[in-house]
Amino acid sequence: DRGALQPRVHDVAGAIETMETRGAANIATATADALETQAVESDAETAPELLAELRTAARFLLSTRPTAVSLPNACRYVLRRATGDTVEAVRTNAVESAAEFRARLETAQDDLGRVGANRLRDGDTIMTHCHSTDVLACVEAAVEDGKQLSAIVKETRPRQQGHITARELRELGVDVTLVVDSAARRYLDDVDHVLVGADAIAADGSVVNKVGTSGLAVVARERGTPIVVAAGTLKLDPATMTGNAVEIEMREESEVLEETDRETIGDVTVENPAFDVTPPRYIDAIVTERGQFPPESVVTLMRELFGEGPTEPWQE
Ligand code: RUB
Repeated sequence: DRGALQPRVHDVAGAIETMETRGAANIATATADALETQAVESDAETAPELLAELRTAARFLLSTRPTAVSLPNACRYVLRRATGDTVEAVRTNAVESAAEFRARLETAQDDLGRVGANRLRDGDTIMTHCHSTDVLACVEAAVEDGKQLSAIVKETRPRQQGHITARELRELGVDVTLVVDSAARRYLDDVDHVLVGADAIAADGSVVNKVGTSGLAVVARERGTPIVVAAGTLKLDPATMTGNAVEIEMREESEVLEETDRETIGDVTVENPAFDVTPPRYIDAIVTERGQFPPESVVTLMRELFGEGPTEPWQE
């Protein structure tokens, strides 16, 4: 029953669905905000009623986009702590846990940024795909250390998140060259590090990120260019520890083909996967706020962080 959900929960869910709010970290922050608003503005008269509303809000937010694990991880964080015997107690715990979640995310980005920055040397060129705030945190920390960087920025069809990356890197004083996705291999000879983010990291060290990441990783490996994934522990997917696969979002054909092109081309199938999976053997390092890990060893970190057991707090 979504009747008791606050308008802000609908707004946040809508913004995630339309990708006005996008990127794993931003999606997580918006989710924590929405759950907090539900707790603060609810008319629930009993604690069980408010807890049920929070679970409904979480399930609704989870139905927006399936891939970024930061969304369920934000729900896990807030809902596991938003407990209590009275409405007031649940409300206070929800507000505090949402604030704590946001603060931890911000600290994590600062910390992983410094780890990532250590890999970058003055004068280096990076190649980026899509737009990742974790990647930007690494570049920002390197720039703060006085390093001069250049970037080859992949446009990232079909949504062109590369444009956001290009602008933000420029704002940091990085020398930016924008290229179409298919030009990536041609420019890899000039690149010192491929630096990408993650929407989810599986227990075997596979990295799920914007579609095109895996192809980029394969050609970078062939060239001997290191592939570094900047991803806070918020991107680790606890469900993969028990054999669950990460769902890859399939998006609308309208992102790929204009209506008029569709009419000219005729009866063909258009597939538009938003993400792909890069196997661990193509990744040199995963940079987190807990330090840098070879992909094969993230499972150790996951066991330490997700000891809470398999039940999901949004289930009734
Ligand atoms: C965004 C994307 C980003 C990750 C990491 O995809 O693939 O690389 O989400 O971002 P979309 P961040 O644009 O489809 O949401 O480091 O900011 O969490």
